[in-house]
Amino acid sequence: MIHLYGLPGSHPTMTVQRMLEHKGIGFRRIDLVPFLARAIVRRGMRLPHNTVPVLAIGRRRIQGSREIARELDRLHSDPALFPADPEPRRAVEEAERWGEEELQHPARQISLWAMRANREPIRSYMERPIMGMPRAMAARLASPFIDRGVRVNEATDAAVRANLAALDSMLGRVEEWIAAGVLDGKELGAADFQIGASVSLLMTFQDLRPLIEDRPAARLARRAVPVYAGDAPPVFPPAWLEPLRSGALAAR
Ligand SMILES: N[C@@H](CCC(=O)N[C@@H](CS)C(=O)NCC(=O)O)C(=O)O
Repeated sequence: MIHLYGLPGSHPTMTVQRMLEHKGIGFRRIDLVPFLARAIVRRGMRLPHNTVPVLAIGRRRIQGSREIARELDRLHSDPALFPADPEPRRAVEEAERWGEEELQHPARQISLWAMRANREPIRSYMERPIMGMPRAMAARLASPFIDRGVRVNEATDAAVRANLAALDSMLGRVEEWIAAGVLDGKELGAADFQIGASVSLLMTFQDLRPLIEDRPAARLARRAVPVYAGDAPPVFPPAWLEPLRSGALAAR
């Protein structure tokens, strides 16, 4: 049996979940308690980083959404997550790298900031019990974990405002890849799931959703991740959304 260890609401965990589903590989997802997850992954599983997703295949543990994508292609080559030809493969790998290194963290900071500003919707992001703890109880205990997540990930006002200001051009970059056929092609691949999970997470926020949902990047996200649990009422200062709003208007 394959186990996917993640955290509630975690977009790289969703990337791996969707890649497993896409390949039709049976698995069980286990969501850990944030913070405790670090010790479990680092000390318990003796992995080099303190992050999820982690895939456990028998006694083997693979950590990191990009490493796992490659392992899944080794395990189950069809449908492939990467093109076979070197040139298109390089393009998909570059989009995937960008998705992991440059889009994933801003999406994390934006989400954690929003969770701290309004803790009410946290339960909607919890799809399953968390290490055996019922969701309602986990949601009641979530506050210190959110505070810690904000601190550790430096989800400051300045960082989140800058991320929101950059979002229009980041989505524009995704859309250039879509137009070039690197993303959103006939078969979805590793870069689609990597980027789609971040865009889908962003669309769980009611003040971001209407500014994103008509864009080609949103179509890709809905295709890669048709259901992303979570729904959070408006929380961002309107001025922070202006650059994204102007981008959405310009695109009409
Ligand atoms: N970029 C890596 C790392 C992912 C990452 O940072 N995951 C977060 C959750 S979204 C995490 O495990 N954080 C540890 C914590 O919050 O304690 C990947 O794609 O696998």
